[in-house]
Amino acid sequence: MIRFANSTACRFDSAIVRTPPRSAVNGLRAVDVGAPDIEALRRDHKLYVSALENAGLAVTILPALEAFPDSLFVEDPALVFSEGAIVLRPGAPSRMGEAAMIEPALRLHFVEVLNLPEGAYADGGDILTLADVVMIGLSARTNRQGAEAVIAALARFGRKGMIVETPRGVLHFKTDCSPLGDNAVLATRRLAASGCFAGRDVLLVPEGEEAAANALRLNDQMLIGQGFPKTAALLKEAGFSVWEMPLAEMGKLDAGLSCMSLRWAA
Ligand code: CIR
Repeated sequence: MIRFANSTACRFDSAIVRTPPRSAVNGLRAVDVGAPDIEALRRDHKLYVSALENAGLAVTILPALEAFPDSLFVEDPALVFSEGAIVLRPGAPSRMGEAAMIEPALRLHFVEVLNLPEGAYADGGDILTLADVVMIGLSARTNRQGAEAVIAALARFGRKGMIVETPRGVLHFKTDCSPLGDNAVLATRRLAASGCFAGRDVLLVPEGEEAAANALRLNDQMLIGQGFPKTAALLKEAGFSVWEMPLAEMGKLDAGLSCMSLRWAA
């Protein structure tokens, strides 16, 4: 029995990913624990694509962009919904050009593609979509102007946006949470303590497994990183079929499961 059944927020049939470039060895990282092994990174990325396909998504694979080491993290330069897409503007200087590179692919899939005004910075990793609201976390990558511009764009799609805070020292809002259902999230204790999920169902990631909070619910499957046995048990108890994905190489670039795809119900 799935406690979090009937989710529209986690129902997907389409996705966009991008092949990791060889230059990913130069990707951004807050703490340098060494460069990822590119062959292992590509192998793990292929496994990730298979997981999306096995969950029922048709996956468009964009070619590698050597000029942009972090371009495999397609979640950051765009935000997608059934209603249309928003081209974002990642706040890291080396990533800003990724927005223009993903726009043509968005135009192939969506009739309505919106852009942000100059000066507005927003990373998709800071944006959490639930059924009734889209939360935008202010961070080192997302400024208030960016969050407000995203809210204005969301209104064009009939969606409501809300500005929240990303905990200090955390890269992205979604580093610490993921949607589990229409009104339910998986979250770290430190993020839940901020009160941003008041009135919602919150499943807390067990202590010591905070990095498991960036998970991915795809229809009734749950993808989590390998090496988080307590989180896996918690999710299984909640009724999910749990797939544990290798994330060690992506982790060296501060990335998790949501970062590597754009997902929507066409
Ligand atoms: C970066 O710092 O931008 C990349 N190395 C990692 C981006 C991860 N993206 C995400 O969490 N949405």
